[in-house]
Amino acid sequence: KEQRDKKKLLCQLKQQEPLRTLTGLEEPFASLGWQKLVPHQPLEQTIRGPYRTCAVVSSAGAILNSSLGLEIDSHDAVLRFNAAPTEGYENDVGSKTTIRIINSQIMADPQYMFADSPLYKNITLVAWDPGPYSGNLEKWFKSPDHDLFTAYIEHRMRSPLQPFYILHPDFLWNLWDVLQSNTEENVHPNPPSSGFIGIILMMSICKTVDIYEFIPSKKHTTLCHYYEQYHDFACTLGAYHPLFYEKLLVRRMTTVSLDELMTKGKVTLPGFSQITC
Ligand code: NCC
Repeated sequence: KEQRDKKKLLCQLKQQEPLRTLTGLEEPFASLGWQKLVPHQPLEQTIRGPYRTCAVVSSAGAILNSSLGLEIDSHDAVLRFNAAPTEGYENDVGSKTTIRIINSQIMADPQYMFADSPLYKNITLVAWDPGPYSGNLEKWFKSPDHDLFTAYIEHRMRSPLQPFYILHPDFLWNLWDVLQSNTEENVHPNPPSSGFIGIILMMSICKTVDIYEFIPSKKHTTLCHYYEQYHDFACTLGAYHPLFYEKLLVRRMTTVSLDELMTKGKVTLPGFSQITC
């Protein structure tokens, strides 16, 4: 029964959630000339993939002192989030970054120095901002949660060769729909976390996806991030994001070795290309 549930979930995700980024053909972006602004090639083609093995590295404090760095770096592609650094933490989180998912706060809030920080250079960038559930892009363009559009335009002009995409809000809300349709309780109507978005993104471009410290290991801690001294239990279980439900869903879909889950917070998901429905 467990196997059937797993297959059903994986198939639902594979069939309902094709990875979707802005193409610049949608209004109001088309009239603003965005077709020339966004990268010519879709994300799936830009990367040299499909990658065989991929790692998703959550930013959780529990990954500190894990010594997972070498294991993480041995993957063909590594996904990291927001402002999570590798420098100074190589032994625990590795040093390779292939893709970074950033929320719109990173682009809008000057404290992250988005334009200048080396964190955001020489990698593929994928940004998101929720947008309204209705899918009204005009409304979204006028009032995003945080203004990612200005920084995106500037960045594309300055570094036109860097692959840099904005996720289509429909992609995020469809993911939310999958969460809700597989959860008995009412999931609060906020977008999924960067972590969940990243896992689905990697399933779209990798054969297998190893995920670290998204499902907490026995080292789980109130330390929010491995890179800063800030304690909040909500970072692991969620407040704004439906993180708790995301984790339950991911746990239901994964194959785990209990030992690896307990010690490394590691679970593995197949890429969509490996699932026959
Ligand atoms: O914290 P954040 O996420 O950057 O973490 C990236 C992803 O790692 C997983 N995570 C993180 C910490 C933890 N203890 N357990 C975890 O499982 C989650 O899947 C998380 O998504 C985000 O999702 O974009 C988020 O971003 C931060 C913040 O904006 C950025 O770090 C930039 O500073 C949000 N925090 C606040 O807004 C205060 C957070 O809610 C979600």
